[in-house]
Amino acid sequence: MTIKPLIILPDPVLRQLSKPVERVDNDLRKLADDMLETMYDAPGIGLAAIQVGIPLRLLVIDLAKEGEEPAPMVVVNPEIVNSSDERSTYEEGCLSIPDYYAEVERPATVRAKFLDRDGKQQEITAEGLLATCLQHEIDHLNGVLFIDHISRLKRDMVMRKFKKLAKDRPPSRLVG
Ligand code: GNR
Ligand code: NI
Repeated sequence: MTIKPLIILPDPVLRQLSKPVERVDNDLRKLADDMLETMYDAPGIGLAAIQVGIPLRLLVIDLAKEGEEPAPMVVVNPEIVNSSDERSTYEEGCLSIPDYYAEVERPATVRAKFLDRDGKQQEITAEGLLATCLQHEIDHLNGVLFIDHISRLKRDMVMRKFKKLAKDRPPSRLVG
């Protein structure tokens, strides 16, 4: 398994639309395992493939707390088939926007279809933190970041800060 470098704001790669996975094969499972290792190392509770520079509709989630058994989820080609009218607010962060946190309101419950790591169709109803995390990750597949859900004023402040940081520290994929 390999820890991969994370893509950081304002890298335009994060705005790419990710493409559906065509087949769930050993290469895809290897990528999912590398993403899990990268996520555990960070540490984070979710990771989308585009955050390691791969524009595929693949994400991983593990909500197990420290000291609990790991509970990795591999989610391929997810589709939200229903969202509740009820909303909930969580303080969100993103491994691609280090050390910035803000409250985001989203549907409290979502029903989602996806393929698992065996390519088997699954359908789940997610609520609480899982619902928030799943929506945050699916946003990544569409080039959307959690800062797109906060006020323009806050978003502009974050963008300015990360653009300034990037001047001092160009994207790792451009450093040869
Ligand atoms: O590690 C993460 N924590 C988190 C907290 C609240 C809502 C969403 C998340 S996802 C984030 C990891 C990440 O950036 N996934 O794309
Ligand atoms: Ni994120």
